[in-house]
Amino acid sequence: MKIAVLGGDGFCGWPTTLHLSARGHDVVVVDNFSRRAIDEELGAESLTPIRPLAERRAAWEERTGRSIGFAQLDLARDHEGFLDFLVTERPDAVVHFAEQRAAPYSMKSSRHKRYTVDNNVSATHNVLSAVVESELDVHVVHLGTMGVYGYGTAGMKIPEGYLDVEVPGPEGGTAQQILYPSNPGSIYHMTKVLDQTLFAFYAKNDAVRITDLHQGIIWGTSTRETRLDERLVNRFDYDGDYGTVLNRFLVQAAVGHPLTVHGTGGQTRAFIHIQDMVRCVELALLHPPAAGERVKIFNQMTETHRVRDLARLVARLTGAEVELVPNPRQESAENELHVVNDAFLDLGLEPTTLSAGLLLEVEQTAARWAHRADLSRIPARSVWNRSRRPGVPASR
Ligand code: USQ
Repeated sequence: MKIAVLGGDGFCGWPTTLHLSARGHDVVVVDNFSRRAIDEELGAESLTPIRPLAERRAAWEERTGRSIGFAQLDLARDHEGFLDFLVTERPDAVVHFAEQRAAPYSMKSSRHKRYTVDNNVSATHNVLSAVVESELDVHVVHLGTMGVYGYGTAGMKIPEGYLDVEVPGPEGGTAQQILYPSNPGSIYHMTKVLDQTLFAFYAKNDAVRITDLHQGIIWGTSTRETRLDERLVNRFDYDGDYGTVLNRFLVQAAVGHPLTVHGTGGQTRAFIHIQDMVRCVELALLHPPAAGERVKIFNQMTETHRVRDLARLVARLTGAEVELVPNPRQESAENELHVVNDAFLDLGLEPTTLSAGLLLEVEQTAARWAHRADLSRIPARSVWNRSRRPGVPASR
């Protein structure tokens, strides 16, 4: 297959690019390097020393003999450029990772909220409208989030995108399936909810074939391919904006910082290892919906855990201390989470479990690069609303 990976220089995009190339697909990266620019804005850096994309691509070619194409494009601003790209490259599929993906970053200020909405929604819409304009039958695979559902599930298992409902009517009720009601917890998560509506419209109106992957929190940083050569190393974020919870705990443990559990740590979230993520993306590419079918939605997660249980697990493995810090976010202090993930398991996904992979990740990445960590970047400083700013009473 010929596949364009939009956002192919990022945390999920880069390992996916390598995996798809290793599996024999012809891959072209599209990126505007916004993630590297945001590092500069925040004064933060990946724990791992990531190389410029040109060096990454050259190293891959040197190692495997396989080349990866590249086009520098800002998808949110350059619809024409992307249309030209599609018509020239004629990909069978695009994998769309090209969005601002950090919830804390999206909540930092009015400017960050507007950037996240403008960037994410415009990029998604430009991709869809360019696909239609190109008159090519391109399968659009999008990286969505479990966060579109919210995390309170009233005891039920969250289905893969669609909820069975009974609609009352004069002649008795009718059974229908609707998109699971959305309940985003940040501006970032809200953009993925807006994306869902764009997808539903383009699947219905233009018969665009679309798959939306509702992904949980990634843990781990390396895959079989990124481990092939140090120049292929993937990014590892641990700062208060982009670091995801378990990866943050691993780095905190490696540098002797107490594990920063927000609130009581009773938040239950869905998780998936990065190696399983790249496998899932290929499985989704190999099993597209038919033209005219509704958007195909997968829950891309393998386990659920409470934040405090993860902290205890990391503490047990490493001897780190656990600290309960005031929660900068507005979220339920405690929640249950049950999720259906049969679709990928049925397609052959064999999950990497936390119990099997965690120690390896601690040793191979967090401890190895701990000397590069900047401890001043660890605290989470982005607050969800004014009442959560330090020194402001919560009742305000
Ligand atoms: N948390 C802590 N301590 C920390 C960092 C986070 O207790 O030091 C807590 C948060 O308060 C939250 C939970 O851990 O309750 C998860 O936070 P996170 O930063 O790991 O994950 P989140 O903000 O939800 O976002 C991440 C990715 C996003 C993806 C999402 C999947 O950045 O791109 O869409 O995970 S999901 O969470 O399933 O929506």
